[in-house]
Amino acid sequence: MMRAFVAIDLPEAARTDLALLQQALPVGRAVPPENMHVTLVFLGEVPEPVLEDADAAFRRVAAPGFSLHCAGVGVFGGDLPRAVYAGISGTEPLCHLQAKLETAARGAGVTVAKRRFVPHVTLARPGGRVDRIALEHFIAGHAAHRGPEFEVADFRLYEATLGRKAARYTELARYPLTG
Ligand code: 2AM
Repeated sequence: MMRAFVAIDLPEAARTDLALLQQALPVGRAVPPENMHVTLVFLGEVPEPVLEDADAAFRRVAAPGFSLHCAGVGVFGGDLPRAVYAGISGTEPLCHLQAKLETAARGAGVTVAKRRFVPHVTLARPGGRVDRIALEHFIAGHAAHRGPEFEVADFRLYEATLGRKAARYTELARYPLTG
């Protein structure tokens, strides 16, 4: 079994910008900048033959490249915030690609959770108590945040290895957007 996901990698300029944003975070457990990405489909724990079929299906996905930038910040989890994230702008081609990949993953036998896709980059995964007022100030204070624009030329398959502190992500495959 392998814990895998499909994501868009961020260029250095976008990571640096988000690392600056992280300095103002009023919560702990910040994501290390090298781990930042835009998750497209979380495959979960999958047997290797299924992962191979998913890989073959991802190779058949044809979609054009596009550009994106981070915009604003938000939180998942309501009263018990589980993730503070940077939002993404210019999402139409991104959502189009995401839908294709989700269909491809399901076709390969992966059980994908039926959740609405909210494009984002996770900045921190606070555990335990959170100062809600400070968090609301952070979100309101960075609503106008805009990261550098970047070109998305491929999407990638990663294996996630859960560590005691940060997870480790290993690139397994890269799929160029040439469609
Ligand atoms: P997130 O950054 O938005 O939390 C690898 O675990 C990646 O898959 C994470 O970046 C995480 O996205 C995403 N993911 C989506 N659903 C997940 C789940 N149920 N458990 C763990 N990670 C999940």
